[in-house]
Amino acid sequence: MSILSADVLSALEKQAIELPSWAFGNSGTRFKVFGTPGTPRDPFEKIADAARVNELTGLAPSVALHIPWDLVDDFGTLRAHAEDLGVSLGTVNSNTFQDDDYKFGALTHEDPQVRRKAIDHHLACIDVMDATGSRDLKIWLAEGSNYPGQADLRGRQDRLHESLAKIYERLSGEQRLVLEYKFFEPAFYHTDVPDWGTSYAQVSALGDRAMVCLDTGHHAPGTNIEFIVMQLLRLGKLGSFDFNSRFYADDDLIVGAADPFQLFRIVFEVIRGGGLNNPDVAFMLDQCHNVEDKILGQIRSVLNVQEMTARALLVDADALRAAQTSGDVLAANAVFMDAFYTDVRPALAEWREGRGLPADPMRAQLESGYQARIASERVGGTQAGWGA
Ligand code: LRH
Ligand code: MN
Ligand code: MN
Repeated sequence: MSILSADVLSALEKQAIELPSWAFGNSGTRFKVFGTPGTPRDPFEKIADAARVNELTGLAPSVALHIPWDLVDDFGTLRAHAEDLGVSLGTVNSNTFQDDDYKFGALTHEDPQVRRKAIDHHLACIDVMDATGSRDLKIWLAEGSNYPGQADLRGRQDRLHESLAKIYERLSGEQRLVLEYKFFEPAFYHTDVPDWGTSYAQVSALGDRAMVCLDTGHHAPGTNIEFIVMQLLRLGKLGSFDFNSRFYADDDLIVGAADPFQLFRIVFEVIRGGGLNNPDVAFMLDQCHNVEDKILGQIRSVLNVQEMTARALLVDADALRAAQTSGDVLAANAVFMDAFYTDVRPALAEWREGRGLPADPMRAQLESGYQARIASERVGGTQAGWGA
């Protein structure tokens, strides 16, 4: 008898985690970017690697794009390529952080011409979404200032609203806008969308199809992220996650690596708030693999999310409520910890096998020769980096 009940397994079966195309490109630090044989040279190869993760795990049916990093002549062809490989194209991420014109802001800039350019970039991203069939436009803004007095904080919020409203207006059908927050970097004094409250205020002023994106790496140390998850779900405004791990700041490490217990607590609140397998809440990764194998890094990541989801689904909700209502602090905590400490890996391996997936996707990838094959095939051209 598996420790995972039929209900738990059916919830796990529906789980879908979106992979970031940029996780498959070379990345590093400002000191050095390490190249790896076999690294994709274009968006088509990035998608092939993402599809490989899905093939081995059954967990990653879509891939997020970043524009212009994943710019191609014909997005219809890219879409067909993805669909041939059994995945779809997901969230389109805009990019207003690598252009000289945006030195002092993009959507918040004092100069209407610069704002227009940044708005037009977002409209072009929506054109891409129309061609790829993507639902979500994800906006993260590298906007802020470094010195007190440098910028008119209030004016920038007002301009941000005006610019976002113009972008929001262009969405059609089921399309949504998700606004990601980050407390600092690249600006070090103030950031225009630093926290969930600002993102919430801005998206609420737009309408129902504007939501908040929570990147787990974008909080100050000690922040109770699961509380934010609870609150946004309660408000009906949690649109998506960018999952990753942080030790210091925005480290973009493998989700669940730094603090698996935090991931468990986050997923517990997702379940509690009705956000699991709810199409309104997209589970995405936003990571870079600087020194480890990229495909294996992504496999490890989706498995970490699956394992913590399985553990969070094991929390005995009735026993927890009984302990909470009777004020039995330690019993409530014990119910929580019992689930967290349950090793679900053997049960998940067995379940995977029963569904025609490898029991151990990491080993299956290592033994498959896939990495050697792409290393010998992908010669010539320029390897994709964090970026293009
Ligand atoms: C910013 C961020 C944002 C970007 C991505 C590459 O730190 O989290 O989501 O699009 O990294
Ligand atoms: Mn992010
Ligand atoms: Mn980030």
